[in-house]
Amino acid sequence: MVKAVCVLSPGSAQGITGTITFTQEKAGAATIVSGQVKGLAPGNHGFHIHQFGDYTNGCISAGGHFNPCNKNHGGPADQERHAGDLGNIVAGDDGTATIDIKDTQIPLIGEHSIIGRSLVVHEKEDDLGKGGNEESLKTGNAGPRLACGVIGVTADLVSSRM
Ligand SMILES: [Cu+2]
Ligand SMILES: [Zn+2]
Repeated sequence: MVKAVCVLSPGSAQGITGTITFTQEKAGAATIVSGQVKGLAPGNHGFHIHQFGDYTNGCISAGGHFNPCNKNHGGPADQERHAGDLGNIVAGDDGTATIDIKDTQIPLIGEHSIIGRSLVVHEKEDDLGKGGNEESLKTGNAGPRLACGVIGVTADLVSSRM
């Protein structure tokens, strides 16, 4: 079992908080993403792994979507997608989104590991590459980066390697 965690920090908006955990049973298994994001406007918000764990200039320095296989942007169920494309999270009327995602393209182990990269929550809905314009195939038109955080190792990961 390998485990990582991300604590969100404010980006283009204040007051958004969240702690997201990532677990992977073994190499080749799906990664389970779970947690909550609070303080959101009700509705859909793009949710992606971005390339860098760099916040020198805030969430912008996280770069584009994590895309080790050089594909176009898409939705989590699509063949054509960035590895980091986790689709949308849905905030209820109370502004809280509960996350429970299982995905095979965001391993914690191996060459395409997402550890040290970042998680970004966007202001708008991700159109999953179906927006019919050029930007849709890059970012899903998900708009500003409300909050972001680095995906870091936890004690569980360290002990699994010792
Ligand atoms: Cu994003
Ligand atoms: Zn993407």
